Amino acid sequence: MELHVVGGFLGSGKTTAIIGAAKYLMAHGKRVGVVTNDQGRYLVDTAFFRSEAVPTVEVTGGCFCCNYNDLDAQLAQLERVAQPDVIFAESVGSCADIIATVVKPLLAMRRPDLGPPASFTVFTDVRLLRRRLLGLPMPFADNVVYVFDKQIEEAGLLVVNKQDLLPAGIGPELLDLVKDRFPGKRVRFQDSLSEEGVVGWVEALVSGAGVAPVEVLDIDYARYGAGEATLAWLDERFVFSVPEGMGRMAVNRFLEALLDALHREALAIGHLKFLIQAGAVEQKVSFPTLVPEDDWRSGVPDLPGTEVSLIVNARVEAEAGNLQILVTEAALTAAEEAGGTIDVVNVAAFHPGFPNPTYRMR
Ligand SMILES: Nc1nc2c(ncn2[C@@H]2O[C@H](COP(=O)(O)OP(=O)(O)OP(=O)(O)O)[C@@H](O)[C@H]2O)c(=O)[nH]1
Ligand SMILES: [Mg+2]
Repeated sequence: MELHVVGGFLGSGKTTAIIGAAKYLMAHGKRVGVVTNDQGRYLVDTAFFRSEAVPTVEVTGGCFCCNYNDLDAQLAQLERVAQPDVIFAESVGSCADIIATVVKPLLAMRRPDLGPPASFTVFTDVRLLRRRLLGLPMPFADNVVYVFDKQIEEAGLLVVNKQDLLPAGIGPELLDLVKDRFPGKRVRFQDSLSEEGVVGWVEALVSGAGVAPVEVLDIDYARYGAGEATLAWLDERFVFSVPEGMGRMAVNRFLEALLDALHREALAIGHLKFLIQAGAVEQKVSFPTLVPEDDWRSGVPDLPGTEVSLIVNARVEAEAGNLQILVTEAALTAAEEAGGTIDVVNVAAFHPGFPNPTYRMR
């Protein structure tokens, strides 16, 4: 059984690439399983993988490293239910030190079921990486940028993702910058929305290009912990009850009001993810750090019926209580404007605790 651990900053494209890779491998007769992971209880990514018919288990309530025994139990469960040939494990987008706390313990304690070779890919958004390498201001607090840097440093294979969003002609210059900054690192530029990009990644993994490094990251846990905590987590599930035909309008107004509020208060977005469901329609809508202008509207489909349920996962540089207020206010505004109501099923907002790995192996 092959294990591919996938890390990298919030919204860098991990889930997108894993879905593409899983579909490709499944179409070629492989059994694939996924383990998702995040700070809260109700994960958009898990729902999304399952809606794409990829067997998925999850580690909730904290990162893999601090919940290693749960990760181990979930892997065993995945083996029982799906007997996967290939497993992708996607770590929390603010998590680092994964070689020492996840990959090494897994290889040491779960042989002979798992690899080697096990791979460790780190994804990064090409636009954020470019800013960082050029020394331009980053949209996050220093300790968050520290985590961003440390994730990249740790990569077995660095995927510089969303290359389709890079202005034409800049790629070669950026590749030189990456090579200068990270000598010897295996790097690939990728568009994970294209089949070519994803297949290239799978081929790189099969060829061993992503093999997990043996060297453990040198990381200052005080700064890492501060970076993690700076990004508040919120997960919320609620249902809009609206007059027939008003579902899409309610969702659009909710997203618009929330984006406006975050912008007004100058709160940096790590990643905002929404799973929208009405009748048989299910759609993920996503706002990473560098939010597209207005084209997100086309991602919200027509929503049949009078009930629309949403799962919201938000990671924002904000005070957690304030983030919860902003999300709730946006939902109330949208419900009112659509002539409906909302029913909040679950909400949790908090600052992740200090990372305290179950194991740390050198
Ligand atoms: N243009 C472009 N967009 C991409 C690419 N890969 C991912 N995206 C978009 O980036 C957003 C975030 O993608 P995800 O795959 O959810 O990112 P993630 O790293 O799993 O995010 P977290 O799990 O929250 O850390 C989505 O809107 C994707 O459609 C790419 O190669 N090009
Ligand atoms: Mg994801």
